[in-house]
Amino acid sequence: MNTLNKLGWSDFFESSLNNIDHQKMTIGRVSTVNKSNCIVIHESGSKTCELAGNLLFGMEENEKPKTGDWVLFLDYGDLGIISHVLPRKTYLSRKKAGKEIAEQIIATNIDYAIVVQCLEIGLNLRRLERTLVQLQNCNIEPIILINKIDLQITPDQREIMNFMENTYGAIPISAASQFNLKLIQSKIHSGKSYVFIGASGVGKSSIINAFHKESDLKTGAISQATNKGAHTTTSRELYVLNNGGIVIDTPGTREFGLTSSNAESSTSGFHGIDDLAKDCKFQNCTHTNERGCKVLKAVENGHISDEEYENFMRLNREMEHYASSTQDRKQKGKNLSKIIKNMKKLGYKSR
Ligand SMILES: Nc1nc2c(ncn2[C@@H]2O[C@H](COP(=O)(O)OP(=O)(O)O)[C@@H](O)[C@H]2O)c(=O)[nH]1
Ligand SMILES: [Mg+2]
Ligand SMILES: [Zn+2]
Repeated sequence: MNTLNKLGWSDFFESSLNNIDHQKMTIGRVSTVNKSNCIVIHESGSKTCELAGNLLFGMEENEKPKTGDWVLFLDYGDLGIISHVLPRKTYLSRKKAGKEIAEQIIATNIDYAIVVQCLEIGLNLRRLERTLVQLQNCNIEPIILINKIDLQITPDQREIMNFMENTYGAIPISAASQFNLKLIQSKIHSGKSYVFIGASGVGKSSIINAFHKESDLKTGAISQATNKGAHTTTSRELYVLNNGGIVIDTPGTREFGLTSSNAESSTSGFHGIDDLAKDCKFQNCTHTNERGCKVLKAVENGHISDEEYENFMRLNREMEHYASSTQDRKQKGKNLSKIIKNMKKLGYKSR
């Protein structure tokens, strides 16, 4: 495997070079995005790069280099000038807070997302399910971790943990005691990219650190970049693990996907049964016998099969049950993403 492949280079990116005259340019991957520049890892090290003027002023915010992007740059010694951002294979985004729906790109060219929750801060089934729906929409495979398993586990936590393990294959781990770290490491493959997501404090950096003991995350072996003069805030960082695999650490994304609590009922990006349910006459419709229930209507006229409906109701009850055993009582019953996910599994399509 050559260096570029170790950084995640593949045929997908190779083919995007076809119509670019790139003889004089260096190929690299963005490891860190600063305010006015970014750090790019390439075959022989890393370099502080700035965007060429035409890109700086000509590109939309989301087109500009993000952590994980492949770029071409002209090497001027101390500084590189980025002339191209190669097309992205995947990208992970979330909705920005605010009235208008704006997308914020968290990382690009990701194969897997390592979704971390922990016992201390509290397991949150709903947040997990929202994340899973979002990842599915982004075409990114999830790996779910429950960290800090070294701490005392309450019966409530045990129950929700079991559910997460059985339903979503969540893996209990401890960065502190190293429990199951080897197992996770065996799931991280050379040349593949993994982004860590989860609320601040769940232990993302600690887990990466445990994988990557030799280097301090702040100064990471990979980004010993010439960061001089870049008095800036580092947003995210990309590291290549010694035994292969590329990991991207992110700051906490507490409300991944939906950023404010009143966005809870917004299901933009999701389709189907949740949209129907939103239009039911009564807001607290149980979709069992109410007049003006759009879900029942869809069953009646065959847009939803009996089986789909049964599944929807079963999952609804399950959700209620688990919602009431978490600290999440307030938001109980509002989020249907798990139902949607399972409907998708069953092949349900919005129409
Ligand atoms: N008990 C315990 N504490 C942990 C574990 N992993 C991380 N922590 C602690 O949790 C806090 C947040 O960890 P950090 O890695 O910075 O979380 P991040 O914000 O997700 O990157 C730190 O004080 C860690 O020492 C663990 O497995 N068990
Ligand atoms: Mg961190
Ligand atoms: Zn209804």
